[in-house]
Amino acid sequence: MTLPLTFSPEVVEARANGTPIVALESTIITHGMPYPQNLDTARLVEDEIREAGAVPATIAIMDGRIQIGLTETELEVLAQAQDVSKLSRADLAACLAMGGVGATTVAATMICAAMADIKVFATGGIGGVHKGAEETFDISADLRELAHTPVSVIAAGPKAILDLPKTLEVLETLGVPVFAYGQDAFPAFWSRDSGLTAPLRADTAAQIAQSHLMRTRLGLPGGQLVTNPIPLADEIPAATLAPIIAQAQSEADAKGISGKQVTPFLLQRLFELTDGATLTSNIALVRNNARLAAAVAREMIAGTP
Ligand code: PSU
Ligand code: MN
Repeated sequence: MTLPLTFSPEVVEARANGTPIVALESTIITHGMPYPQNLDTARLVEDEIREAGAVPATIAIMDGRIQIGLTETELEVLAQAQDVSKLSRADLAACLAMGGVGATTVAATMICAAMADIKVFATGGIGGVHKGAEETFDISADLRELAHTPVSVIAAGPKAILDLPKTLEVLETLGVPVFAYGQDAFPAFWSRDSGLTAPLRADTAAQIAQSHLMRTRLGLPGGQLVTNPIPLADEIPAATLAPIIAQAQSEADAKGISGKQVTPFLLQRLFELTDGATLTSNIALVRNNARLAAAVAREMIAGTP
């Protein structure tokens, strides 16, 4: 049985030459940022990876196939497409079977990356336990995927719209290693410090790669979450954002926003309420994560026996 994978020419070449490859998701393009900043960001992030000596593989579903790496034209189509499904573990196969364009979340991107033998994936922020989850049960499928699928995810932390202490508790229960890169504090996406301490700390890309490879050697399933603090110049302090997040969340509650719409709604409202400041920070942090992911992907190849 062959997998429904289509590799871009750039990724075909990287696989043939043993060049490190970094997976990128597509939900951030279709549901995380407005056009045209989404397209600009996707290109900038891919270029960061190339400049750091690796090859980017942006993953999306098109024409009933999992595309591993998008051409410039495909990236443009995706960035402007309407009615793209936001895919997670639950709906990936149905989208492939029924056709249509699908964007992969962290969870679905991890699944597709693992099928393509890609071990490192850069994004902005993972999903997690939403505020009020004790009522709504809204816990992102990203968390369970980290427990399941052997991909190291480089993110700037769970998005600060989430309940971070509960997110850390669930990750611990699921047995997911959570590192902060270069600091003890657990970062909070737009802010470098959530006020919580990360369970683990890594100071080099080599340590992250070695830990990943050791888990494989031990036969432990699942990946790793590496939280990389946003660069100081681009951060929005947590205290500045807290009341704005509270406002956006109460609007979402009042409007009855639920399910997959919650995260895109909150991100869009924060963008509006901060006059674009959260988007500027979001772009900076994804680029920063792409650079670290490329370094980890290089170390992963260097450290593979
Ligand atoms: N990172 C960003 N912006 C985003 C996302 C990540 O900077 O929009 C996406 C990812 O695809 C992640 C999803 O998996 O948000 C989380 O959605 P949910 O909370 O519905 O699981
Ligand atoms: Mn959810």
